[in-house]
Amino acid sequence: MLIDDVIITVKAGDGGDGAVSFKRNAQTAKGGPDGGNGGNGGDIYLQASINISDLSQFSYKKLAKAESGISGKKKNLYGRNGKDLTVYLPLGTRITDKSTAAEYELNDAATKILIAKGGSGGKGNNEFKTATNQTPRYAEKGGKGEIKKIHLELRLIAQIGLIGLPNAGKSSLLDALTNARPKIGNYPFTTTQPNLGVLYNLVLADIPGIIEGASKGKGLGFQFLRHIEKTRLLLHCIDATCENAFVAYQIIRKEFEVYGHDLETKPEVILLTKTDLIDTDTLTDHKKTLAKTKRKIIPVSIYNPSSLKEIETLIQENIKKTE
Ligand SMILES: Nc1nc2c(ncn2[C@@H]2O[C@H](COP(=O)(O)OP(=O)(O)OP(=O)(O)O)[C@@H](O)[C@H]2O)c(=O)[nH]1
Ligand SMILES: [Mg+2]
Repeated sequence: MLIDDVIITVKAGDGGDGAVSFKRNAQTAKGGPDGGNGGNGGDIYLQASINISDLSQFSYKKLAKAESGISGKKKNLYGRNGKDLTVYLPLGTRITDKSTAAEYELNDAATKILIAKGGSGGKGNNEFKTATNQTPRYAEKGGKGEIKKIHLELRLIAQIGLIGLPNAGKSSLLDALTNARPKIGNYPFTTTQPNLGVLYNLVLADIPGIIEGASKGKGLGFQFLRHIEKTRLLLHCIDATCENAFVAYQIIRKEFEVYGHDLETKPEVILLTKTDLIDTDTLTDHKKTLAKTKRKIIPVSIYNPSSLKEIETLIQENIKKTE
């Protein structure tokens, strides 16, 4: 199962405490302060890596912790700083800091986000020596490292998205057009996790079917829509054996409106699927009612190779245009 949505806790390292100590040796019975400073706690960074494709590293381990700084020692010895920790995530991960609601996106492998700052090391008593107090008996405690709850959402990097109502034939098209072999079934919600396939070096995403009210949690909900946020072309599949193709179209578009994230403004082409099951009059009727959408309409069937070729050509042309 694709792990694509987790909440984890990040805990930066605490600062080491400063030391309270006084110089003592054979020559010095009552020397000055020599308590060293504590080291800083390690910071936590988030960075994308192309070698990581999902969030399964967090299925069991939901805490990422950086090292704490070591406390200062006598003889003015500084404590070592805690090591920083970099948590590697898939490209395209969306991060929400639950405490501040700040959002970040990892869209390239170079960006490094400081998500939790380590505590500062405490000063040793040597640092508190003044003209009037030559023997300070106190040192500073190390600062606490930041603790944060963060929400990680994976968004697949696909250029093309197959969308539509359940059972519209999305997975069948992914199967026919690409090397992917998704599960196909004559019942709604066969697909429960997104599938990816590759065509001419372009990644196609087939997501679970969306139904009316998905935005309110109906069916499988609409959280899968985030996987098509980064696509450049949407292939809206409408089952040609349905009663009213325009109603089917609008159900999906309404859910898009609620979802936001600019899905409504993405280039979209309608694929009228399973056309081997209808007669030409029905096809003409569908085309008429769908004219209102002002979208390009391609009648397709997985049993009609020339219709599949037409999709391939469309994809190539469309992606070239947006490059
Ligand atoms: N005759 C015919 N049947 C098709 C065609 N495309 C898909 N089907 C059938 O339609 C049913 C649903 O196909 P899927 O590809 O699983 O549909 P889906 O849109 O992925 O469905 P969900 O994953 O449930 O949202 C299956 O029984 C397919 O065999 C087609 O072009 N012609
Ligand atoms: Mg499917």
